[in-house]
Amino acid sequence: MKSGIPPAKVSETVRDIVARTPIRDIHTHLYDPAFGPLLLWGIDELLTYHYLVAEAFRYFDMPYEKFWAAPKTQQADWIWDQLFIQRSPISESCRGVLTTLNRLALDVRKRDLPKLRAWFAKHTAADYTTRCMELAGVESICMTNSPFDDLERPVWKKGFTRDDRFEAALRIDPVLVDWKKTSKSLAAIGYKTSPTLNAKSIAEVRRFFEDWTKRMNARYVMVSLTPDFDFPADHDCARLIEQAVLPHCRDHGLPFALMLGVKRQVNPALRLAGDGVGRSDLQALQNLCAAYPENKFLVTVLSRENQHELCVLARKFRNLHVFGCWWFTNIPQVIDEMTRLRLELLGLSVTPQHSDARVLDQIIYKWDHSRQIIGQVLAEKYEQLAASGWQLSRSEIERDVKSLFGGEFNRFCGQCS
Ligand code: FIX
Ligand code: ZN
Repeated sequence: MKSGIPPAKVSETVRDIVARTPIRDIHTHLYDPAFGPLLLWGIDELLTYHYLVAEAFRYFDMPYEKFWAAPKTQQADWIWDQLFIQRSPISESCRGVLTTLNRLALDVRKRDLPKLRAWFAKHTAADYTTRCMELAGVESICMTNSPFDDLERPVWKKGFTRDDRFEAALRIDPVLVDWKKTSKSLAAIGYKTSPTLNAKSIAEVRRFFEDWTKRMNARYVMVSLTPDFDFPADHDCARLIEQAVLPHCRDHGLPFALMLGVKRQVNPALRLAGDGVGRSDLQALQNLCAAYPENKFLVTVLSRENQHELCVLARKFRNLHVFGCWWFTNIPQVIDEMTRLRLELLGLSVTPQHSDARVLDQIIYKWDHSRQIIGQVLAEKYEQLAASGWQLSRSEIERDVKSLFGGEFNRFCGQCS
């Protein structure tokens, strides 16, 4: 190799590369602009993000129902007042709103919410999407697409011209989480399913997966499951995974993405903000990876306590790809810890982050904050390599960072772009 990066320049070079490398955001709740109002963006959506709703209810003394009955602008006003005016916005989700506004060159010093609203009102979803993606350095966004969503399903059925920056992922939670109920919904839309999981029902679920995978051109099939998920097991969820999901994924060469550890509706009065976390028994995942080497599993876990064990599992099973710092783990302290754990145990064979953005503008802060931490951790790693006498080149570091920001995910999925 000609000339390496001088030791004094390593940190700066690595951070610069991390700041510039485009990202494939592999899990979000954002939509192709063709979905119209399903794509959320703007100041009121930022302020009413369910992360902030949960935080604001720490201070609100109004009844839950009063909050939910109010128009969105009123909800946003209340949250702004409690979290940004009555006290300083130091939580990660609050800081995120400020980072976003700041990167959009909006003046947050005046704390003038009506003025901020007026600025957002001048934009359209299409131009604003490009602006946010450019500011975030995100080149592609994977959506979460549910055929069970009554607003989303008709858009797919009618058809639309796809924005090629947006990829689809087939979300199947209702099938696995509540088969008895979902069998009726499927029957209502033409699949011959019954609450008792017989061979006919399995065949029909597979037909349903097939139809929707093709319609969406889905890149993977996804579910999030509670901490008590077990496999193999004598229940509908395990049987459906074994007999429908895994064969479907094998036939189409698609990964099965599992997000493990969410306790749904710990406080239902908080609605979307009411979910909690619990430690998963990763024996179930070990059993899946071991029994189905022909299947690929994309996995993130919600509990901090599961993170080390997940990395060790990924060392044992090459059909397991670890991704993202999900939800309650998406705070600087834990991102830092998880990124170190993963790089130290798995090298570059991980996707350290996804945004999980529900509001388009959030990709700006989520990626800004994550890039800072990933950049810092990587800078230390490369400095350690340099200190051991290893010569570093800019192009090799660029190659590595590209892997972390989507390349390794592509390789794992067997996708070329
Ligand atoms: O299951 C999921 O995909 C979760 O990310 C969501 O359900 C959750 O509400 C969320 O937005 C977390 O960031
Ligand atoms: Zn999500």
